Amino acid sequence: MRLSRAHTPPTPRAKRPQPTLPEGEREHLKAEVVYWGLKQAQQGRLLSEAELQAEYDRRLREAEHWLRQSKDLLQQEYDRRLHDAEQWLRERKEQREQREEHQAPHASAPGAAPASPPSRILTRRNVLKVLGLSATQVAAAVAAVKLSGNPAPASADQGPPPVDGSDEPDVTKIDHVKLAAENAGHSLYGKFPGATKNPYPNHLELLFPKAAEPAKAGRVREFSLEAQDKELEIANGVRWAGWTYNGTIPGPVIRATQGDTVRVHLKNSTRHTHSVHFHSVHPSNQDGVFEPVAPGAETTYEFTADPFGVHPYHCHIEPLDQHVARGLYGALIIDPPKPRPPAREMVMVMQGYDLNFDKENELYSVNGLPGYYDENPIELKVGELVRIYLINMTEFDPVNSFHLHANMFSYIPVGTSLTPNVLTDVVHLGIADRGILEFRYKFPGQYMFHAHQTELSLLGWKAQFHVT
Ligand SMILES: [Cu+2]
Repeated sequence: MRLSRAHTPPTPRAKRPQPTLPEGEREHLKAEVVYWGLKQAQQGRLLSEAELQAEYDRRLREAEHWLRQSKDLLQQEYDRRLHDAEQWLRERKEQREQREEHQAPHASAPGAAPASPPSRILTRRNVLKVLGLSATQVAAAVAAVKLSGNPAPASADQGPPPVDGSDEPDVTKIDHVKLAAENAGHSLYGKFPGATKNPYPNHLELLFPKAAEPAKAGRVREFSLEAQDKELEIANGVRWAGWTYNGTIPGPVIRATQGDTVRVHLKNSTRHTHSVHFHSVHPSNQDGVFEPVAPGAETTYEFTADPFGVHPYHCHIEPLDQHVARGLYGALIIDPPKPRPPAREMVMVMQGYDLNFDKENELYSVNGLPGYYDENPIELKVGELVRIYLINMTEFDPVNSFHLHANMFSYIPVGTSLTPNVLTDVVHLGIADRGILEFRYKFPGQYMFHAHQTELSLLGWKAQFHVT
């Protein structure tokens, strides 16, 4: 059931009066009509979209008519009450001054508390409350009416509405049917904006790592990382000022075989100090903690790949949570000397985005693109061995998880063994924990995988396999 955004029946648009109801109020009205439609349906009267649209148009016309009428009345009433209140304040002040004149000797006694200034009793909000308007009418009126007089500072409770779309502070009184109607029936939470339509191509390449190679004595693997500030569209219409390695979040996959010499060149092209701290075994001076790389500077890390497994790497400059949460992390895969059996291999780094810097994430995903692999399922073949190198780099949440639908996977914690220790369909990982998943799909079809913390799933960490 969808109501058109234009709210226009097929009559010429120019003949309609200019709408004055703010967009937010029109959305609210739309939800009310959907709710009304649901109620009608419950009573056995199914309404067509045209009927719902007509009802919506009728209510919109009424509301806009009311708004135009009440605008002048509201202004007059506001002016009158403001005048009355200011008169009352003046009188009170005069009375107090007269009292203070009589009590002057006592008031000036040592230790006497100074007289407190009169507290402001008039705010726009209070005036509107006095006028007996409902919360939604207040919102419409505040937006539509330019009030005269001294504007009072906005009170603290005039912040943005809660994300669940309810303005009812008592959660036991929330009308969940209405709330679902406001969210188009999909959920009781604020809508996920959808995946980005413009993924940065290098981001998509992160999913499929280069193949493993058997051990070879004396081999050196060289990699270049450049710390770059980069603005990325991470979800539909959501832009993120990322701190990145090579322009992607997570950074590129670094893959070597146990025993290889790994040489990683870091160039810092940002305005902040950064580093690379690899998990796995290496000397202290290659740990990327005590040797910060200043803006414009370069350094090279070198170590012998050991032990085989899947490991994270990340910046280790304070404040550490910010440097990680902004996007400076990636996957280091160290393969066993004799590689694991051939498989369709993927790397998935679970992570989140703290969009408003309140140390809680607003979006989640694997490989930096919330909802992307839900809208663009990953193709698999029936019976093929699938191997996922999974790492949790979600800052601020103590745990993240991976749940596979309609199947079970073998799990190798940290990837440091050749044999799995469990067959399961869900694994929960603390921050920086990781492992290897292996599975085959027996039946063709569409299969979800996602965080089993459903909140994370609603906020983007869900995806699908399409098996043929
Ligand atoms: Cu950093």
